[in-house]
Amino acid sequence: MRSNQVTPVWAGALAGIVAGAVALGVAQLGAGLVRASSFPVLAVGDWVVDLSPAPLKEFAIRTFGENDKNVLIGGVLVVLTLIAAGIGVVARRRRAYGTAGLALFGVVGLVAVLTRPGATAADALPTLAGVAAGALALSWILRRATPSVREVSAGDVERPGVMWAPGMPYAFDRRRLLTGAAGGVVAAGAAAVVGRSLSGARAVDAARVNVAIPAPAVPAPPLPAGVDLRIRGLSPFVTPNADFYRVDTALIVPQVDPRAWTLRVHGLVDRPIEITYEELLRRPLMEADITLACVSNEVGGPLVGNARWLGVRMADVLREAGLRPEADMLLSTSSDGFTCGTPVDVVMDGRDALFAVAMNGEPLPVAHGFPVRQVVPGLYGYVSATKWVVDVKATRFDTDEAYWTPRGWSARAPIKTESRIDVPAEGATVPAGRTTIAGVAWAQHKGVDAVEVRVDRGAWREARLAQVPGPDTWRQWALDWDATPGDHTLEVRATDAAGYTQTEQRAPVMPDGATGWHTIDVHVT
Ligand SMILES: Nc1nc2c(c(=O)[nH]1)N[C@H]1C(S)=C(S)[C@@H](COP(=O)(O)O)O[C@H]1N2
Ligand SMILES: [Mo]
Repeated sequence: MRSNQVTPVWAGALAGIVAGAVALGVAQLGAGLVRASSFPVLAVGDWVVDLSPAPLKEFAIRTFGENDKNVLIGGVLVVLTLIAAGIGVVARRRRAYGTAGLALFGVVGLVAVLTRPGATAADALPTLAGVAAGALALSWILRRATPSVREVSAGDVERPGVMWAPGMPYAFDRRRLLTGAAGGVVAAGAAAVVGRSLSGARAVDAARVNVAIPAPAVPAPPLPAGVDLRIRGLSPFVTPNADFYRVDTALIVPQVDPRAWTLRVHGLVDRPIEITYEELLRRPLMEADITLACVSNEVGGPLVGNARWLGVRMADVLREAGLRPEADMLLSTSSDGFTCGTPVDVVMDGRDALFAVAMNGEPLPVAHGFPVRQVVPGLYGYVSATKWVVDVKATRFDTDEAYWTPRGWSARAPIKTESRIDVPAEGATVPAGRTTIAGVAWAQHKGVDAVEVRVDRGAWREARLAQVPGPDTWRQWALDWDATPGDHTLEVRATDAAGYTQTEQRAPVMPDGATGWHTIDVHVT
């Protein structure tokens, strides 16, 4: 036991942080060998996501947008750094304290890793290896920094930075601490880099590039010529994949190898089936233009996008499995354990509800659900659009609950009729004279029949509407406006084909989608 008083607090903290880095680096390396989701930092982050209350999650999505996950991981790392520093400080007194601290750390990591959906005993290995490596690194660095007096030559003792007091068995050597710490950082970095490159991402990217999606048996009709008004600043009718919003609970995008993928259909069916990716691609594929929307989209928000999807009709697969009449919910599960509960009647009513394999002419991007996801026109994503889907259970709303339901969101959630002003932008300065107000409106599976705009709470004026291929996409609209100098308020409302006109009534996104008119202020000069 090298109990000594001469190692300063900062040195202990540094040794602790480096040991923590070694632990994470080795765990990352282990995760590269076992599988990406067994990296304990991610598992702890996933835990935080699952346990944090819905308003906090919404706050995170609103504040950090698509960076919410990086901010969360950053937060976890900051906390880990502080704990690691503390462990190093107590380890100066007694190495056993340091080992105990790291072990405690490891237990938290292990619980997080092993309670993830689909976890196996092998998933414990990266955490165990990381903790062991961290403990070794901590004791090595501290021992190195406090050589016994016998090891310290007279010359060393006189060197600046070597501090020891007569009568103490060990001296503190700053240079040896710093070189030890540097060695630890290099080892941690190397392990992390190798671990990351081993993680399946590359393999799945390669598999995705090699997928050949067959031609559709039922192609979508060509888009009408007037589908896109081509106004600068207006959302294009087709959202490019790279610009398509992304919302999910996954901290790392699930890497699903299409060769290993299967879809299991079971529950209230007469003939449970399991389909491989190859078998799915051999079925008749149909193409459809469908606008997806997120329930968390604020009025005027960006969480909506339109794409051309290609996939197998869910209804065909379910009929083949012998869906029983008592089933009223399809509980779909993703490879990472997320679930959606979709009403059976919606999926079976003839609309283009798909097990989709392609998006805008390419295999699904990995972040959008490769190899297979659900797309159901007319329902918010959280009750229908399961990405990386692997399992569909025919069941009942009174027996099963999907991921978001116990977290306060409605079990059933049809998309609400909405409209958004894209140009001018909120707060924009517009030159006086004739200008164009334009945007998009959506009422999936009903269709948009009219869009009206009013300026400064004046009379509603009807906008001109772009063409649409059907009722399942958003619809562009535009209106000319003779802008007069001063500050103005613009408002928009849509009427759907069922005759419903959006009201001014504001509802929050929770529990089943926001309502109200998108309202923006502009300055005309
Ligand atoms: N596996 C999985 N699928 C999921 C989710 C998720 O968290 N995990 N989120 C859903 C939600 S809330 C929405 S709005 C859509 C978003 O799909 P996108 O990311 O492709 O735009 O995916 C749905 N599918
Ligand atoms: Mo969503």
